[in-house]
Amino acid sequence: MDFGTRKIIHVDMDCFYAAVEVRDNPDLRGKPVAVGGHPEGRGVLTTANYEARKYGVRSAMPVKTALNLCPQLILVPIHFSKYRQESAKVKKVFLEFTDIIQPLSLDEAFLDVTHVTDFSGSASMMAHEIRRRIFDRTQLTASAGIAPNKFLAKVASDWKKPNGQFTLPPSEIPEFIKDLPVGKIPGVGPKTREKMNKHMILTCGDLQKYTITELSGMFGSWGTSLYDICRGVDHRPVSRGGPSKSISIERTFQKDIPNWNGIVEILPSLMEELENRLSKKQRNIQNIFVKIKFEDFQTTTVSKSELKEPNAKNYLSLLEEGFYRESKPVRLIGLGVRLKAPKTNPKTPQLDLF
Ligand code: TTP
Ligand code: MG
Repeated sequence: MDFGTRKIIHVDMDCFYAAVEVRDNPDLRGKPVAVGGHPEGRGVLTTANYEARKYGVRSAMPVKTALNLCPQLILVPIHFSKYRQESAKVKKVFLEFTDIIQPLSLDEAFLDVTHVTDFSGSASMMAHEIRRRIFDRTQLTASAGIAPNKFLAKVASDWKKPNGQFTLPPSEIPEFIKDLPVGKIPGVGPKTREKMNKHMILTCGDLQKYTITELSGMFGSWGTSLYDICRGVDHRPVSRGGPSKSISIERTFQKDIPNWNGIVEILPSLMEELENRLSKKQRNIQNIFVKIKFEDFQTTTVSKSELKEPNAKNYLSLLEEGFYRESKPVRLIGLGVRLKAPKTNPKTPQLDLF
């Protein structure tokens, strides 16, 4: 199997938001801490530190559930601007090694260090030094995965968390990938995993028993990528463009909104929140979208390619479509805009010297 000769590092900060909060308030050290949500009300956690995770507290968990699992959990409000500042410091460290960086969120990124000659070209030593510099400048720990491609580097960065790193050399990939649960494959969420498990496909090794034709039969056009990825092959480049971005706000209500009129009433205050997030000259909007979560946690999203202007009329029309899909009390509403992918610089034209 040809795993290529690239050297990719995936760096992921450890319980990022929570780590920043604990760093800035030493009283919290050693105690279970989560970021986000209101102690009396609703809302979900963005993340929890490792002390809280021991109780089963997780990212995206409703506050109530978390407090049931861990009544002494300390809830800290979100401070985005602080996380953004720390993220910028981390990015600066990356830039000391390479400019082929693909951030996935504030706290994780892929780096392609194939052509970096520092540390005799050892990506493991580079990762070690990157983590050391991050700690030096932020007092925050990061974990890293080092592998010939993005899929494996991301899996590897999880292997020795927190504050660790794991290198997967090509020779060890076949053995490593065999027992890797299919849930680790990007794009395999709970539903797909369930579908795979029904076919007794639990690991990448199980997936390897199928031909491309069989995988395409089961999973459509995705089958071909699956065939590669379950063997640890992933040719996706580290792309400097970053992910296509969206800007959105969402609110979980103290009390479910019972009907359509309630949504019409609440819209202006949601619009105000969104407008605060959007810069005045946001011209590169591809389209707008809404998200509705009903009382039973069923979630629906609506967008239309022709609706680009983030105004109340457009949001109302999307919300109306979403609401009447279920006509049930609403727990959460999100409003957002999807931005166009930034244009990549066209290659500098070759000068014709003669
Ligand atoms: P993650 O890297 O998924 O989690 P983490 O850094 O908190 O913990 P780990 O040590 O396992 O990497 O996410 C990074 C940050 O993104 C996290 O600190 C908070 C935020 N986040 C949310 O706001 N909502 C979410 O559902 C998740 C998963 C993360
Ligand atoms: Mg993280």
